[in-house]
Amino acid sequence: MKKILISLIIILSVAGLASAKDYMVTKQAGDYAVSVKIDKNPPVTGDNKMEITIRDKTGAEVTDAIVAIEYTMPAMPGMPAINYKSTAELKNKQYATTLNFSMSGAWNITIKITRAGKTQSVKFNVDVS
Ligand SMILES: [Cu+2]
Repeated sequence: MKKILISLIIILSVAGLASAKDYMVTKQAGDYAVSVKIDKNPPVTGDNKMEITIRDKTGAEVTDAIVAIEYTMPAMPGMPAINYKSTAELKNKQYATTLNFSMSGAWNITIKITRAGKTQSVKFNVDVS
């Protein structure tokens, strides 16, 4: 009984650590629940790995979508607006990509999900350190 309790505590603390180091956000895009994970929290200047899980209204993972990411920083003194694009690739029922932020500050991220000729999107902001 004691061993089970100790294992449970270890599992819970490991799970806690895993979620603490990742940036996570879940948003609704039409009928889809879109969960986004970035491997750094806060995201950093340079490479950040992003994984996107898309579920339909039955909770099933959607694996036949085209997933495009746009990440932008509005113009600021001495810097024209930055617009980057990336396409995510399906790996283990998740769409994976790498975002390369060229400077710190606020970035706008748009994820466009195209399936059966219809596009839905989610938007969120990250504060890159
Ligand atoms: Cu800037």
